[in-house]
This record gives sequence, C-alpha cells and structure tokens, in this order.
Amino acid sequence: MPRALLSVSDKTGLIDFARELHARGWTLLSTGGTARALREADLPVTEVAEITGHPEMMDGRVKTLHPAVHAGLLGRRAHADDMAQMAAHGYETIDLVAVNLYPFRETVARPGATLEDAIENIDIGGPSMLRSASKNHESVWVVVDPADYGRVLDGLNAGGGLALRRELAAKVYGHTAEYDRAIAEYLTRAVEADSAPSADQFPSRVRLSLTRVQDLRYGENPDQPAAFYREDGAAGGLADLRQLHGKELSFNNLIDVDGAVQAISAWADSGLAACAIIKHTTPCGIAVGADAAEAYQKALKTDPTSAFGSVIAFNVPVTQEAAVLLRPNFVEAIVAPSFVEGAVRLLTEKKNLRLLELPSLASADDELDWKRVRGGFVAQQRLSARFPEDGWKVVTARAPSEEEMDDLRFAWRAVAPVKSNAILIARGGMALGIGAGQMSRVDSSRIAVMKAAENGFDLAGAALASDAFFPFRDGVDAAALAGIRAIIQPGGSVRDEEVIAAADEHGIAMVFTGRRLFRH
Ligand code: 93A
Repeated sequence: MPRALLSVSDKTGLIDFARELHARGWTLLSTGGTARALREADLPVTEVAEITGHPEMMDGRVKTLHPAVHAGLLGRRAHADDMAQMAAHGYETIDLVAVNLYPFRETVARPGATLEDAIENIDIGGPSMLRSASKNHESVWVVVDPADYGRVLDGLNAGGGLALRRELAAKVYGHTAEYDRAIAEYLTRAVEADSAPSADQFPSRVRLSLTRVQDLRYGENPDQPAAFYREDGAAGGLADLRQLHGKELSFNNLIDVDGAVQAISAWADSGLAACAIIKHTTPCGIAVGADAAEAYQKALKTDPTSAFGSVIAFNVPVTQEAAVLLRPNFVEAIVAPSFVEGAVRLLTEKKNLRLLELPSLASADDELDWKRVRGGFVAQQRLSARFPEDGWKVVTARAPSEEEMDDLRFAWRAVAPVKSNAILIARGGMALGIGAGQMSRVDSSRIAVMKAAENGFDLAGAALASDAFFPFRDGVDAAALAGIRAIIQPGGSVRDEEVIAAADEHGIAMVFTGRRLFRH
C-alpha cells in the first residue's frame, strides 16, 4: 500500500484530498494537528510518532525529523542497496508528501509580533520533508500548494506522472527559497534594529558645563543679542577651531561652519578633495575633485549666484591655486584643515574674510547632538558620517551602470547635509541642482531641476538622491521628465510599488538604502 505523509498548517482542501487518497488505497501518515483533523473527518490515520518510535517533542520542534521519515522519502526505489538498508531498519517508503509550512510571513506581518513568535514560526521539519521528497521526485509525489491537490489526484489516476512530479518538485524549491528569503530579510531587519541606537546612552541627568568664550555681535538677526559658549573640556569639532584672519565670527557663521564641516565629513577618508559651499546651513554647491581647486571650481558651478556670502569648507588644505579661485568672490568664511602659506597671503588681502583652521574632521559619531527647545533640550545620536552600502538594494528592473552608481554614491553623501525635504541631482562628482527645505518633496524635486536648468546643466543621464522616501510617484515622474536616469532613496513608503513602477516605466535605475537622512 502506498503511503502519504500529510503535515499541513494550512488545512484548506486537506480532508477532500485525504479522502481521495484513502479511497485509492493509500495509507495516511500525519503529524499532531493534521492527524487530529483527519480523525475528526473519520479518516484512518497513522501518527508519524508511531513510525519513528519517537514522540513529538519540544512543543513540536521535532516531529518528523527522523530517518524513518527521511529514508522513506529519499530511498532510491531502483537501488537494491537503499531498499535493503531501509528494510534492515524497519523503514518503509513514503510515496507522497503534502506539506505546507508554518505561516512565517503572516506571523511577522502581524502587529506586535515578537522575535520569539517569528522564531517559533520558522518551519524546519516541513521544508526538510519537502526537499527530501523533491529530490526523489523520480518516485515521490510532493505537493506544497493546496491548489495542486486536484492535479496530483489526476496524475495518480493517469499513472506515470514523472513530468508533473518534476514540475511540483521545482515548485517546492522555489517555495522554500522564498520562505528562507523571508526569514533572512526578517532577521536582517532584526539585526539592524538591535544595532540601532538605544536610548541607554542618554544619561538620566546631565550637567552641562559651558563657558562663554565670546560675545557675538548679534544672533540670527541684529535685534537678538548673542554669545558663543564652549563645552568645558570638549575636544574636536568647533572647540578646536582656530581663526587665522578676518572679522569676528558671527552667530550665523558658527552655525554655517558647523553645517559646512558636517557636509564634507562624508569624504573625510575618501582620498578625494571635497568642498561644500554653505548658505543658511545648506549646501548651495558641493563637489569632489582631485584637489581643493578642482573641488571648489565644481562646487561653485552648482549655483554661483547663491554662493554669494557663503561659508566654504574643505577637507583638504587650501592651496594657492584654490585661493586664486576663491579670492574674487564674496565669502563670509573658509574652514579647512590648513591653508598653505601662499593661500594665506592671497586670502588675507581680504580684510573681512574669516580663515578658520580645523585640524581634524574626525566625525564625532558618538557625540550627542543637542538642540535647544523651550524649557529643555532634545538630544540625539549625531547622524553618522559613514555611508555603508550593505543595506542597499536595486529595486528596479534596470540596475545602475557603474558610472550611475558612482553618481548615486556621491549624491547620497551630498544630500545628507541638505535641509529636508532634500533633493539633490548630481553627475561626475558635483551637485547640479539642489532642492532644499520645502514642505513637499515634489516641490524640492521641481526646484532642484529648475536650479540645474538655470545654471545651464543638461540633466540627461544625471542621478538624483532623496533624503526620504517618495510618498507618491510624482517626484519620480518629474525627475524622469528632466532626464534623470538613476535615483537613490531610503524606500519604505506604503506606495513603494507605485514609485518603483514609475521608475521602471521611465527606465530609471533605483536603489533603496534603507536609511533616512532627514535634517531639520
Ligand atoms: O517545528 S518543525 O519544524 N519540526 C518538525 O519536525 C516538523 N514536521 C512538520 N515543524 C514541523 N512540521 C510542520 O508542522 C509542517 O511543515 C506543518 O506546517 C506543521 C503541521 O503540524 P500539525 O500537523 O501538528 O498541525
């Protein structure tokens, strides 16, 4: 008598299928819950525990993981040796497996599902049986989808059926691969959640000790008196700032210097020269190049009009060649690790221009980022200046070319210091258009495109970065219209499908980073 092993979480169609098998003379083997359902339908059933001689144990974690099951599935019917070994152990062949798996995806999709819920819904025995049966589909029927029960019965009626068994086996391997992928994705997210900053690092009481180092002429506006305080004992960052020349620093200068330094810190160890031109804390030009002069030239090109009265930062020493380019323009302050002597000579000719040395850009990733609110402070971990790519995923039919990928890498770093909502268009290591601080993302997109056009850039083939997900497809449509060919963004919108479809329609390559870069 042929034997069928039925072990299903989704019991759809089970009874009818089992009844048909029984009518054809099959013996039914089954696990706890499935056996119960069969018995309730008055079908004769043998518990797997009877053939393994082993009770189900550990809340069902081990029920079918036994050679009596797997030898019965894997034994090659035409190999006398295989059959003899089975007989020697008292095992018999199992000729059909109907298994569907613990509902992992459904479990983790449930609101409030815990890691423990997820783990307990990783099916081990089910996929093992499916894989064993599929490997031996030459002789064994395997069915993972209740929708296929009817086809299996038809196949049994017809006799033979190797082609159908092979098709069902192929379906199984696709199914278990998907199942494992869901587990892998879930656990990867869990790892990310584990490594996310925890609030433990925030002390329950903070005594800030600050020393007033200088009065400022005024605050953001002339009717707001202001002063500059330094944190006692602080090292790194603006505490190390050394002014070589120029007018006293203003409140706005300090804020812009901070923004400028943050902007270029993404290229601290890149081997590239980076330059950011800052207005109202946001870059109006940002670029990388072989040296300070090239980086500045490119950064200035982004938007020369807005660069008037800016604060400029470099991650490399300011050379004489760069100073020649800088000198004709009205600049509030330049901050760099150092200035070569010739550059100092040229730039100090401008009486008011502030030259600031900041020896190290070393990112202060572990430093808390404080912001004053009425009646207190909010603190957060500072946005990391590292931009790892391990979570990146190409989501469109077309993957970015190598050149596009380089542009996306640049754009992703360059969009980070831009005020939200931030859109930055780039090509060849420079920003071509920046849309900043708009209350709707599509407006930021339109502004980035408009500014690029105003400054004479052809956007055909350019890359675009968005600091947060596109909530609708309109931003992608606007980008496509302008000629954008590659987009990088965090992803995670409920309308991601629609946004990806829009990109696919336009032949745009899109990368999801899984990380958001809001800047308020
Ligand atoms: O926990 S398991 O991975 N250990 C096993 O040995 C095992 N064998 C079958 N889960 C196992 N199963 C799964 O149990 C099947 O894939 C099926 O989804 C479920 C059916 O259990 P029950 O018949 O008790 O409802």
